[in-house]
Amino acid sequence: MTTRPTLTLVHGDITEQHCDVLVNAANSSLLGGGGVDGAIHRRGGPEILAACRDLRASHYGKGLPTGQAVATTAGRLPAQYVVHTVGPVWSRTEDRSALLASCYRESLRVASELEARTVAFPAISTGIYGWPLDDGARIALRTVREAALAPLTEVRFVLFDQEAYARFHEVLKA
Ligand code: AR6
Repeated sequence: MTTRPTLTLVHGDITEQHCDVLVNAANSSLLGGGGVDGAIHRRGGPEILAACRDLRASHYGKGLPTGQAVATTAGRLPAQYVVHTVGPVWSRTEDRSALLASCYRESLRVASELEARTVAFPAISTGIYGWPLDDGARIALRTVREAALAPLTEVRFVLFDQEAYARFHEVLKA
């Protein structure tokens, strides 16, 4: 029998979560930025950036494509790995939701390759990349429900502000 992991919602800061994998909403350069990416690099320390630079040199000279995911050390964060994924920038004229779903699916695939049991996600693309929260929450929860399999036992969404937490909560209830 396949056991589905528990989905949990937390209002808080992802850099404080004790989990096997913390997912970072990165950009394709993998060299850091603002938002959750900035917080992860600040709190995790220079080891994460060094690992990202190595990945750039070895595999992603042109950058990590949107919708893909790759793992590094978690440095000083209370996790074993950070999985960096690149969300799509919101567009009014083009439906990029398959790329956003791919971020969640690919991050979970990388996490299960690492034999992670617990994974924490931020609400990818809903900050600087402008994705509307309701739609971002629906895509996140639906994709994780469909994609998350053993050995994962818990997938946690860590929502930084009250509004994001409330939106995810509404979508999860529905
Ligand atoms: N913990 C959890 N969630 C957070 C945290 C945190 N510490 N800080 C922000 N958020 P964003 P994006 C929430 O902008 O939209 C970066 O510069 C935030 O409130 O971090 O995917 C990258 O380098 C929002 O709900 O990521 C890229 O250039 C969510 O995390 C670009 O931003 C995502 O917001 C990626 O933009």
